[in-house]
Amino acid sequence: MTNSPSLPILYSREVEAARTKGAPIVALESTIITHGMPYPGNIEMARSVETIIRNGCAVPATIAVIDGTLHVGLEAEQLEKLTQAKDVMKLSRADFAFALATGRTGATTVAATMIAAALAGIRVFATGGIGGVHRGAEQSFDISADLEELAKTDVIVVCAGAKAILDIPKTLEVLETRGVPVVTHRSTDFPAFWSRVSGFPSPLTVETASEIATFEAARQAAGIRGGILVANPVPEQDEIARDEIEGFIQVALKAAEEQKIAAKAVTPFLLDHIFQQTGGRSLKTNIALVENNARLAAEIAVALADERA
Ligand code: PSU
Repeated sequence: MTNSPSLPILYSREVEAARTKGAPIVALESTIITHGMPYPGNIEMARSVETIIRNGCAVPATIAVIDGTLHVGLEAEQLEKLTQAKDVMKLSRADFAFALATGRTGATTVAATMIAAALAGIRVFATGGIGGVHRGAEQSFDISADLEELAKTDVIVVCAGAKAILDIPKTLEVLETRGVPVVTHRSTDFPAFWSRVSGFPSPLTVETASEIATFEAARQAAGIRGGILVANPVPEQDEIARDEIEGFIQVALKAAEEQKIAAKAVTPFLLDHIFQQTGGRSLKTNIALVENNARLAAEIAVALADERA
């Protein structure tokens, strides 16, 4: 066990070795495993994403709280156990430390994974799609804590855009207000998770991972804190077109309203509903986009290490 300033962190053997050598590390979240995908698609994704990061010359660090201990990097059997675990909390900034204090097991969302990655000195994190401003937020006030975390915590988050279930222009507005750079990889359009385009322009565009590393170095030199949101469109062969997915989203949103689904349960409910409606096709796209993000995140982690060398 190694100590961060005050919190004990349990690193996997592989992550511990990478830390000793100063090798590039990519953080991965666990809510996507426990709340975002059904078994066995979740284990398939969790394993393949780790392999992709290793093939990209970086080390994967899947993050979770297990029985009140923060784990940064999971051994294969811990990962396997988590994919089928029941009664796992979905942890964000508000309750991350509650799970630590009470000995609970919890999966980390984008917000909580950023907090843990920063504690462990990991600068890049790959996920599927960030949380954002929910449709109808003017009534529900449902805005993901992921956005606030991006404003505060110094981690580069690689995603496939904001989930199309959200209000994308309002999500982009909040990111702009909170000073979060949104950089899309090789596209001028901000992607919408299952689809390559949202129809809304990306504030910034880059072509390569090393441009992102150089941008990060300039931000540090300027003393600007907080995260960078890197949006990486899903590969063309895996995407579900915007018009097609929108029909499924509308049906899922109606079901959520009728069943009075609220707060943390909304995103998992909508993802599962769309999975059922598409006969599993949305899950295939979701896995493909996370894999694609893992590839880019490894490249960024390597480029950041090169910048430092
Ligand atoms: N990406 C996926 N599937 C997911 C998530 C991301 O492909 O389930 C999770 C992340 O953990 C993200 C969360 O933080 O969805 C957003 O939840 P909410 O809208 O409740 O903030």
